[in-house]
Amino acid sequence: MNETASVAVKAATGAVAATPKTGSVAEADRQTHEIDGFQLVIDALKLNGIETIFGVPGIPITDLARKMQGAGLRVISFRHEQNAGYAASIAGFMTGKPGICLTVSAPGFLNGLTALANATTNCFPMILISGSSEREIVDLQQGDYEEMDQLAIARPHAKAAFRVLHAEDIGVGVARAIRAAVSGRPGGVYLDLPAKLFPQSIDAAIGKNSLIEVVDPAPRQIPAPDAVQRALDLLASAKRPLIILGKGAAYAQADADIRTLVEKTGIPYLPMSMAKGLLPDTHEQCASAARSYVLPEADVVMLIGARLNWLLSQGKGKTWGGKSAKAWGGQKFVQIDISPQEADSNVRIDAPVVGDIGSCVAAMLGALASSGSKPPAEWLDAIRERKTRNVAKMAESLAKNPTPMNYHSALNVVRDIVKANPDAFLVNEGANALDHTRAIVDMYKPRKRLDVGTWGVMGIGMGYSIAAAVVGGEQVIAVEGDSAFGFSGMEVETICRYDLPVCVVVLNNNGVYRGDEVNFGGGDDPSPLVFVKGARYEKLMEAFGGVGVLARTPAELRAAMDEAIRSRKPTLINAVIDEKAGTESGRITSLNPAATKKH
Ligand code: OXT
Ligand code: ADP
Ligand code: MG
Repeated sequence: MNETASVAVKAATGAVAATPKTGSVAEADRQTHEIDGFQLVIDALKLNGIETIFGVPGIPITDLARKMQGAGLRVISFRHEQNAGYAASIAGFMTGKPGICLTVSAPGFLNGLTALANATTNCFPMILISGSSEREIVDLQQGDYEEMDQLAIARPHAKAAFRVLHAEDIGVGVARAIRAAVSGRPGGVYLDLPAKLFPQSIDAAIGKNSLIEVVDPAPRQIPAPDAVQRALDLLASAKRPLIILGKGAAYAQADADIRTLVEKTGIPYLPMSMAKGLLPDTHEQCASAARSYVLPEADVVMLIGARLNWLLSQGKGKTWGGKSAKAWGGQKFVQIDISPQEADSNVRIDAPVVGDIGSCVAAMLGALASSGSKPPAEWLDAIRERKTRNVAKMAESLAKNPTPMNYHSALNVVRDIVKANPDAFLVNEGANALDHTRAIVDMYKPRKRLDVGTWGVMGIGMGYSIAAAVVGGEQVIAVEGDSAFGFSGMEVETICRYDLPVCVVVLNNNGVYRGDEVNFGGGDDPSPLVFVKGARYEKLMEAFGGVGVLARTPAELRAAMDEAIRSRKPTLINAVIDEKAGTESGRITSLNPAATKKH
């Protein structure tokens, strides 16, 4: 920006009185004593420990992205903002620090907004920072470049939304965004930075002083002792207790205490999808393989960081042993959650424990009688019996070797590879590709399984994989339905550009759920559910210098995955699956209003 423009900005904002000096020496002097909006944004983020920015450059944030990189922030530039947003959100989940997504105005902002809404829904801390157009023009709807009232549009989809108009407010804006994202129930925050903010210059000392290093951004929330005691009393009265661990428990990073609580009480537990691995899935108290037995049979259920939403049939109905679709099954519930409003959202919560999971679990451990009794043996034996039966059934399916491969024979390979590489992240999306992977592939460590979450959203695959590789620094294995992969597939270029150790396995059954659907009307167009048959997804990775492999047998898949992990090269394995192997919507067929075709 030239000096005239800079003075005009200062005059417009009233930020600083015009400097009387003239000439090049005076100008240089002025510049060393002033700081602009670009720098203040960067300094504010760095001051708060932000290290990585996920985004897509363009007007008006191109220079911001350049300068961020110049200032030592890691800027990961994507092909589409939605994927950058998903990356930011999962980085937030993995680290407990808000993940940052940077976008341009209107269309870029809207592309990022889906990810912001998804972050809020999943309770992931994320900040979407978007450049925006000139307020005066937007507010009078005079047709600015990419005009949109972004703040108003973001608000309903975010936990909080802020706009900064003056350079001296950047520190406050960033601090508020960080606090809002990570304190209490985490969520997505929108931060609107109009184009005019970036070149605003203010006195450097004033600017530096205006920055805020957020102290204790996610303060512990200690549960009330009587609430803890009420929960322990209820658990002690149970004949068939069950613990359900949700992704809130994984997020809380209280892994050791959670494990101690589970083991000390001896209560069987069910991990929700993204809580798999919080304790190893092979743990003897894990009841995953007896899910449909333990839910209706349990008499007291303790939810730790899990909501009674659709994934748990709202805590009622036949899943829980209720006599009809909406009937209460008779269970009593303990719910540990940071949000006081969560309790009673679906069924009565008899013992809510409000606080952060780390503090709540520690308080429970502190109050547990040291010689606490274990659940009755009949309960544990009955679960063990179901588990043994289901595991044997699963082993039988896994042992088969059909041609073409089915989900089981392909995922049997992934299961072995994950077992041998427990530090690897497993990203997973699709329908059958999701549900079978969840059941077949055991997880061994916390926060390693990253999937479609609360919304069952397709498109998280490559964004999550990139974030896991960049922030987590470990090998990533992404198991993708062919439809699911298509939502973010272009990001394989990003994976190659940054040379990330991501091995994408596309379970390719030629379509959404199945590849053998036909046009109901008998016309020439293909069914809305199918894709080009025999598509060569692996060539997409080859196009950008990565490794592409076509795998038609478990042996080929195993060799390709082993090599991907050994070499850490970007790899895409096109694993050909029987196009008749899937079912409509995977395990959630019943949610289809009119499932017209049963397989
Ligand atoms: O107890 P029982 O006997 O019931 O058995 C259970 C366990 O006990 C047992 N089990 C085990 N046995 C032995 N050993 C072990 N270790 C073991 N572990 C478990 O296995 C069974 C099942 O266990 P599970 O999974 O725990 O239990 P269950 O009953 O399934 O749990 C219920 C749920 C609800 C918790 C669970 O099903 C769940 O988490 N579901 C999530 C479902 C989900 O989110 N699906 C994604 C959305 S589907 C649909 O919406 C799709 N779309 C539309 C679309 C979306 N989503 N987004 C956007 C932006 N646009 C459009 C699309 C387009 S999916 C989709 C693409 C699909 O095509 P793809 O090509 O990508 O994928 P394919 O289907 O592969 O073709
Ligand atoms: P899942 O899908 O795995 O069942 P949900 O996303 O439904 O998990 O639930 C996560 C819950 O965890 C939310 O209700 C959220 O308020 C809660 N939560 C998130 N972080 C914490 C934390 N640090 N302490 C306590 N509760 C938390
Ligand atoms: Mg498919």
